[in-house]
Amino acid sequence: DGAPSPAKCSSGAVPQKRGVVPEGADYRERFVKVYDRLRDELVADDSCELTDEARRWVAQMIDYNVPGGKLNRGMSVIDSYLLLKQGSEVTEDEFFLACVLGWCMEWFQACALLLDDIMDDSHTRRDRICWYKRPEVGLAGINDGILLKCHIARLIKKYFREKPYYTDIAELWTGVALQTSHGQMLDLISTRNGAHNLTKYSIEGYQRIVKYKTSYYSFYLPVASALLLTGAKLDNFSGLRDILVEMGVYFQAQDDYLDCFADPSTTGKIGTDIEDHKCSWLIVQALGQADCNQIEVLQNCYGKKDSSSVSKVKSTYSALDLKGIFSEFEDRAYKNLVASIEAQQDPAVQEILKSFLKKIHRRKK
Ligand code: GPP
Ligand code: MG
Ligand code: MG
Ligand code: MG
Repeated sequence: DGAPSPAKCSSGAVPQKRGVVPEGADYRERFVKVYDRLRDELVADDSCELTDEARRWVAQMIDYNVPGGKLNRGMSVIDSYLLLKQGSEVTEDEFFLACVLGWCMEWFQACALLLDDIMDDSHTRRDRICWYKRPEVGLAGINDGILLKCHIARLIKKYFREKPYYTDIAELWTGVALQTSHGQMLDLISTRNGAHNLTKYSIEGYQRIVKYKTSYYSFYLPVASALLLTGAKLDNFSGLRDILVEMGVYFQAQDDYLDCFADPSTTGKIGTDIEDHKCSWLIVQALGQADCNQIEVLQNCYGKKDSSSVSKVKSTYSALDLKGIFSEFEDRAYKNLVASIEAQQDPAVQEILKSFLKKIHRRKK
């Protein structure tokens, strides 16, 4: 039934204890291998009388949207879990379950991005055209996004229903899905309000949007999932949660910066925040620094699709030295996070937070 074979050490020797995950193993490679099994199981699901054609659609849709990312969110479940288990054995079965939740993270990300690209009128994602932009997909992509979300519940039920922490996992995932959708709603509502009056954008409003649309699912969810896998209760980790949420705000500010200033061949996506009139970190900073003339340029050009308007916004950003301001913001955010991390009591928690911070600090994609 596809049961995992005993793990091999990097030397190729079978470890002394069968079924125990060895140290120094290539976890990423082992994580990647679990994908095919989960995809095949979901495609083979016989609860809905799927036709062969429907199964081909689902398989193709999953393959296009789920596996091609950086895998940071998925791997962060594994990394966090192994750090929390330091000093005690991790069996093959336990490792596999961490991989399942890691892939649930990637499924969640795929669902969020697929739908977000429709809402943001985006063109490319992960160096390819967005799924909904494919001629045979279009707005049928909305249903594909919902399907990806349903797959997560299916996987969690299949692999965790007998576990004592099943209710905690299920509630965590539905709770974070609600927070993310609320965040996305705040993003969309504020875009509409900002289009009426650009000066409505504020740093407080910005922080509220990104805390919900990005932080909870990208940073808190993988660590909280790993904690539950170890049998911990989440009530005892509110300090950890607050730091992860703060890190997510920093991460989304980077995303906003890269949307304007990075090369699409590096990020794999063409930025649309200026055209979309988004409440982005950059426009919030610009509004705080600009003089009356510059505000007028921004009011006239922000949210317009034509390239000359977009260029005028970008020139104003340059004139205001937003690159320099962002660089200072990164330094400050990094220092604050390091201080909060060092104030944490639990060494494993410190390690998890440090490894997250290291992965995102000054990222270019
Ligand atoms: C990032 O916003 C936020 C998300 C991808 C969450 C979407 C959530 C949904 C419930 C659909 P973004 O638009 O800046 O991301 P990107 O730059 O990757 O398009
Ligand atoms: Mg987007
Ligand atoms: Mg968006
Ligand atoms: Mg973005």
